[in-house]
Amino acid sequence: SSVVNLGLIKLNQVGFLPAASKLAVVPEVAATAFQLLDSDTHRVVYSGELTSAANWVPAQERVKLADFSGITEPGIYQLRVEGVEDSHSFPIGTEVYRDLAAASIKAFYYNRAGTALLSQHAGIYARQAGHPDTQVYVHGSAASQARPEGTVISSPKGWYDAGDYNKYIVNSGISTYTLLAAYEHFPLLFNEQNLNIPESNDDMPDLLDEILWNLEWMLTMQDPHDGGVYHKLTNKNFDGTVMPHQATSQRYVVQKTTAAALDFAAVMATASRVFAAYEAQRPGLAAQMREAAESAWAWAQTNPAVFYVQPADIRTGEYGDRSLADEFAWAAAELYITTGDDSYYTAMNAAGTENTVSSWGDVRGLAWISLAHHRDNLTDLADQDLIASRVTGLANSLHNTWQASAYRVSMQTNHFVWGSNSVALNQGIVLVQAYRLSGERRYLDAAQSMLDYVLGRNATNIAQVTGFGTRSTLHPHHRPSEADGIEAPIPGFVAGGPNPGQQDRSDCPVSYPSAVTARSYLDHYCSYASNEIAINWNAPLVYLVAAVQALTPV
Ligand code: G3I
Ligand code: 9MR
Repeated sequence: SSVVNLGLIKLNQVGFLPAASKLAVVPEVAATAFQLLDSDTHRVVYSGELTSAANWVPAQERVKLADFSGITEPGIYQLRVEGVEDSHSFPIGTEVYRDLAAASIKAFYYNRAGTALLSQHAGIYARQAGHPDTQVYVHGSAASQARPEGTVISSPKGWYDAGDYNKYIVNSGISTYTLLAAYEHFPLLFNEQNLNIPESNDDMPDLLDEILWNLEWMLTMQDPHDGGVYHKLTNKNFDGTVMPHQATSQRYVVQKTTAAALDFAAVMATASRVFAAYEAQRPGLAAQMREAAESAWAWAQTNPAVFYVQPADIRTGEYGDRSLADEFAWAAAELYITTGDDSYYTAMNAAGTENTVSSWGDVRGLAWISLAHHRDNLTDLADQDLIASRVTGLANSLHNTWQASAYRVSMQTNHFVWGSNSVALNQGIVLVQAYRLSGERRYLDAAQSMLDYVLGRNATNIAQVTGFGTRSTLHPHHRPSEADGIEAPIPGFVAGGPNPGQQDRSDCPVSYPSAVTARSYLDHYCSYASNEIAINWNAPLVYLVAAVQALTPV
């Protein structure tokens, strides 16, 4: 008899809000129907038709879909299809994302540099302080007359970038912006949230306190003598697998680059308008940020093409990028929104700026997100039709892919790069913008699918956020999670995700379970190319979870 690979039912293991779209992927079986069971009593509460089988190209897998969106009654359920194992149990309820929403932000706290994590905040993940970064050398490549090579500067705080312990301005840019955007778009959610961080009892939302931890570091990365911004603060080599306090190599600020100046300018302009509401708590901060943004922008005008070139003695992450039209457009857009100065709108070159799904190296989409959000408060110069068409144009193309996809996701084969889960999440963010503009439900449903994807409706059948779901990422490439001697990884971190590039192959003692694009994921500490964590991957998780909570009708 022929062998049939029955596979497994895949769905968002964390669950669904009552009024959300609810889909599961079912392997190709003969059955044409599915049942929804109450997971305690195993009573059938709903039966529905499966779609006919179709192939999802990135997974080379033929699947059917079960749509049980009609079930809105809170409870714990399982999906049953004849010929396959019953699905994971999953909840439907109004609070299903409450813990995830908090943990995805708390992850940034766990990645704080320069401070001890106390057990009252960090529980079993308490640890000593590492990387004070109060005695950082100016690397030769960053030297200037005012700060010659070897000058010592202080550049404390900030978040570690990822599973490594270095701090990079370019990647901090999109990460910090995405968190600020979550706050700008959905403030009510965050005003109520208690993350149990050291600042929880002050009179600012915890999310903003957490963001400030990184903004304060970013401000120190600007050279006050000229407005230029160092590209990164780093060791010469990646640290071993040790806790932060055991990683004591000398730290350096390396190069000033145009990309760093522009990403810095964009974030400081954004932060300046958010923190303007907190003048009483932090007098002068908003003005300081705005001036920092403007001087970084001015530096970039006189230094428009200074690209990062990794010095021979530095071997850590590069975040190198040689096409900066998108960084110019993003910084100009944020400065325009914050200052109301038309010359920034002109500098943005809106008509020549497309919309794309954002990543650390392509930030033009962030400009469109901000312009769309602030559309009612822009000067007359802004082209309102263009803003709307840029947002819906990109969202429509993602929606079309989603609609035609056997998994009902907008991920295509070429999206599976290093950090592919962040591609999925950033696609979700684009779809959310179209929903916010149009109110058309199809965009929200597609955005929900991108969250579902990361939380289990993917070809690995692994919920890719540590600590969430019945079968989730266990061994992220995250030095503290590996070196702390605690079995469970620090919760709330999204893994990079499937990446057929497998650039870590020679550093891994085991091979990936599959070379197939959407299954090229290895849940092992060695796998920095598919299983690292990073601030620019967690930030869109924070955003999308918040968006789904704030926007799904009750
Ligand atoms: O842009 C090309 C694209 O045109 C091409 O089709 C595709 C095919 O492989 O590759 C794309 O380039 C990739 C690039 O990321 C952009 O996605 C490179 O192959 C890939 O190697 C590169 O990976 C970056 C990785 O560092 C290695 O440099 C990741 O984006 C980036 O997130 C990651 O960042 C690291 C930091 O350097 C250090 N800290 C940890 C962090 C996360 O792993
Ligand atoms: O641990 C490093 C990780 O944070 C980076 O994303 C990755 C790519 O730059 O590099 C990792 O470090 C590896 C290095 O590149 C090669 N030797 C093994 C290191 C991992 O233990």
